[in-house]
Amino acid sequence: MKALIIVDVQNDFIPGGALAVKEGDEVVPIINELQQKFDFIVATQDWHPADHGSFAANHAQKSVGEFIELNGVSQILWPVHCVQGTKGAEFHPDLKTEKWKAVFKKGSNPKVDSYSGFFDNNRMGDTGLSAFLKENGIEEVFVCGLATDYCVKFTVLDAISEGFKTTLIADATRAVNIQENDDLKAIKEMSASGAKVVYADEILYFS
Ligand code: VGL
Ligand code: ZN
Repeated sequence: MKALIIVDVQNDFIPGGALAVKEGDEVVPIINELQQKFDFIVATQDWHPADHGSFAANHAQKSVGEFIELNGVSQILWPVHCVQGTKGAEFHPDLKTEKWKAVFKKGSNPKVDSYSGFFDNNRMGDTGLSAFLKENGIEEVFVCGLATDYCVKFTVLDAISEGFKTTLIADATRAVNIQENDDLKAIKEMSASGAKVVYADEILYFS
């Protein structure tokens, strides 16, 4: 059976949010349509404590975009975003959530970031997503959401390493693009790692 994984479609990643992804809002109607094609849907939610180590504000004399070492892992510093219980951490208000089987929160450990919906960045913490999918007979996953070059990419790469047949729905994602073309680089990397890359129309009209 197949599942749709909706990654981090939260207010802080939408234009006007704390870590705004350009055109991030444009994925919402596409993902809502895609949901009609899936019986098994899960979502991930970036869910940081206010003292999270990925926030530039929590490091003296550091700015957004600089790198530090966090728990032995190179960490780019972000603006404060998706703080637990805030409006910014909520899902986009237009995103349909009725069919979701579960939400997997990530990034709650202040000492390590967690881009992937499966594991944190030093692969210690496990959200339980892989076991949940397997327990429910899921063998194939389709990934969409925000952001192409961070949480979507690492979710796709972990899905592949967990043995799921994995498809990226490219136009149902948008990228942070710190460097121009980070989105294309990320898509190439996912494809080279074994992900199939499709456009939403292929799923909406040909499946
Ligand atoms: C994300 C940066 C920091 C994402 C989350 O959802 O792609 N990016 N936290
Ligand atoms: Zn985050």
